[in-house]
Amino acid sequence: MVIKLKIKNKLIFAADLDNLDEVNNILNQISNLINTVKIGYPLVLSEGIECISKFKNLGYNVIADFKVADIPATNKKICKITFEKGADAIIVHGFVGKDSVKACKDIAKKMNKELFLVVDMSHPGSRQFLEKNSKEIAKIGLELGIKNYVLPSTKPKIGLEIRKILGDEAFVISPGIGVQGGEIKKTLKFADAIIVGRSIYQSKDPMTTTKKLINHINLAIS
Ligand code: FNU
Repeated sequence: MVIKLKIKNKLIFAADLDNLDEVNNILNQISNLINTVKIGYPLVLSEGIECISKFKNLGYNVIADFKVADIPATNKKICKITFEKGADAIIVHGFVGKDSVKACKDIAKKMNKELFLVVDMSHPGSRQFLEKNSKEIAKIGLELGIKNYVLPSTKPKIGLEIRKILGDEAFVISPGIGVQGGEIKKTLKFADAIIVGRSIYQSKDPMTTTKKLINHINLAIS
């Protein structure tokens, strides 16, 4: 597994709130349990791209879930700016095709940053288009030498199939645990770390919930 990010407890917190104070309030409660935060449009569009450096200054790894899906020239700019703003990694869509993904891969390599390729997604609508092409997308990733992937925890069978294509060297992170119905044990058979948002930030007691998630993770891998 070649990944520069060391993800504590195999757990990534998806900070999908639209208010930075609320995110910081949750992080204060779970800061000794996780070290990697995934941010996306809800937070960045509300509070600005500077969220990235704020989390970096607090010592977190930051994964920017921007699901980059444009023409190569624009993809390159999006990735470059996101990395310049301090993100350690960016999440990129594969369905746009090899040239668009390559543009992201090239700039990530140049800037010594990480890229995660979305091969399939966790929501029901993903069956309509994406799932039908997920194996082809995985192959694009392999051809480009991409090491990091996003696979859905809601589809453990497909997760295992695609992991076979990607091989043991790949590093896979997986969203969809909890609210979307994914299960930790099944997910960690094909994934190296899980992404959890609502189950933590909508919990009445985020610290206890996170501790329970970590217990489940440890049980699943033991
Ligand atoms: P939670 N996410 C997802 N499914 O859920 N990046 C995907 O296939 C995918 C994602 C993100 O359900 C989603 O945007 F590629 O509240 C959210 O940030 O635990 C997180 O993973 C899941 O959030």
